[in-house]
Amino acid sequence: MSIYGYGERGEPAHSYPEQGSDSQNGDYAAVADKKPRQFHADIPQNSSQPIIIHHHYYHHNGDVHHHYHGNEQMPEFDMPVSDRCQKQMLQVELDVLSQNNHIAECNRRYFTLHHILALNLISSPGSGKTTLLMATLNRLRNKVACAAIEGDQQTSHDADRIRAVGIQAVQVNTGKGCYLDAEMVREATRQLKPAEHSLLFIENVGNLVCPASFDLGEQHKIVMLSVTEGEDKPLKYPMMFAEAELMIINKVDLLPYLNIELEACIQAARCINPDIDVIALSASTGEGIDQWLSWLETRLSA
Ligand SMILES: Nc1nc2c(ncn2[C@@H]2O[C@H](COP(=O)(O)OP(=O)(O)OP(=O)(O)O)[C@@H](O)[C@H]2O)c(=O)[nH]1
Ligand SMILES: [Mg+2]
Repeated sequence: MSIYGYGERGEPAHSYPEQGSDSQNGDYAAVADKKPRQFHADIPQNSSQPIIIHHHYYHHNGDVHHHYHGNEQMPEFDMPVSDRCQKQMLQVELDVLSQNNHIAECNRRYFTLHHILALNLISSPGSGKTTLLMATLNRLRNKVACAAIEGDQQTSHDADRIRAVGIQAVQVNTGKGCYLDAEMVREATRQLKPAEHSLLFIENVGNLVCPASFDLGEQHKIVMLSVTEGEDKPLKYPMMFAEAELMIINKVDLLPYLNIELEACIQAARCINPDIDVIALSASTGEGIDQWLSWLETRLSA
């Protein structure tokens, strides 16, 4: 079987299925690696032209690569400069998203083929993602194989916390980037080699906005909100709530000290996404965690 990205480390545990081929028999070619690297240009020196800064679709040693783009090639010369810039920026974003979606689809096929339940956990910084994962892993680790991918701009704190529970974890540092992308997850998965029939938690970078645009190939997106953030967050940052299958409201142990109305928060989320499941819990005290565990068990046995 041909397997992308594994060369120097010898035979990997798994291979990815080729898109469009028989997923049981097909080999996975280096789909994204064979794509041309796009949009390279030199950083404009002493230039008054606008520049575009964005994340590139590959990374170096777990770090997102940033790049500057000049406006040196503009086919639509009759357009105003600002319109041309906007058009080019839009094209860059569309290309980035399309390449991400392609890799995400490969990740999804891989997870499906190996019966790995991959969950993408997203919230603002500090809502309690890692605390909930630790509480969850402590309860599940003797029942199902688990692994975690931890996304943060800097530090390996969260991966260290997960490893302290006795679970394999890979830390992805995104540098200035505010989200994980499918390529990062692909590389982290390659390193982790999650077991067949396992649970893979992907803790995204703490951010309620950017990660919403990036499919990682997960089976389910889960958005977390803590009660200290206010009930209007689903209305203010709707994209993530529209995408998620489950909203976890964390830190309910703090409710006696706050003015937040839980019901208003749930209504706000259901206004954006009428089908969203809601679980209110406290990762610290364990209140409500059984409901979360049974949500997981239902998905694991699906
Ligand atoms: N009271 C209370 N505190 C909590 C709860 N869950 C997490 N915390 C606290 O909230 C803080 C942030 O928790 P983390 O688990 O690091 O949050 P996170 O979402 O992983 O943070 P980032 O990875 O930085 O985005 C810590 O001080 C936790 O102890 C909870 O249910 N109740
Ligand atoms: Mg965390």
